[in-house]
Amino acid sequence: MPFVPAIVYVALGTNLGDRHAHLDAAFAALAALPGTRLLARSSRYETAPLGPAGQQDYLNAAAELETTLEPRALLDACLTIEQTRGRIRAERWGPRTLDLDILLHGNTTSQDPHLTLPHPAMLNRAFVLAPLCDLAPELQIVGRTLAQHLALLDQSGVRRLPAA
Ligand code: A4P
Ligand code: MG
Repeated sequence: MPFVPAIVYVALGTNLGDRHAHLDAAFAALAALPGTRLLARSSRYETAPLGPAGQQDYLNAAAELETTLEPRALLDACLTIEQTRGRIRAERWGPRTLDLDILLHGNTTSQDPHLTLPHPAMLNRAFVLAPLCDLAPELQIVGRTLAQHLALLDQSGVRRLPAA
């Protein structure tokens, strides 16, 4: 039986190479996945890097999808899209051409380290929540809306770019 369609939010991040091209390709690849519609894309944000010193700033964004892909199948698809953009896993939190994290997959919860849902760090990171709030500011999670969670964070390193 096909999986019932779920609304999914994916975080996109890049800080190596042609960052806008990586995001363009990622949105296109997500839209082309089987059983999947790209419902909305956020603005792009220039963000100060979290992690090892000496990295370039990131571009971050978020996508809203409707998909019949189950969480594990979507994760595999995201890892494949990362690889098509030349992603090499070197150091934790190190620079990357493209990082795709599944933030929410419908109401699915999972503690599996290979796929943790909701994404465990999403509520602590303004570079994730700012783009996500373009898409779903009123979504409730852990007793607050996403917009309320974002308001609790330091957003000084996060700058929305004007639409291209
Ligand atoms: N994994 C578990 N749950 C998930 C999920 N919900 N979505 C597993 C996606 N993947 C999930 O990820 C390691 C493993 O996490 C995957 O193989 C998957 O099975 P990774 O992307 O290979 O490794 P990583 O990126 O080095 O680690 P991690 O913990 O994913 O890094 P983060 O937390 O994503 O941080 N600064 C700014 N300004 N903007 C950024 O986007 N990103 C990072 C990466 C660091 N600093 C940043 C940014
Ligand atoms: Mg990741």
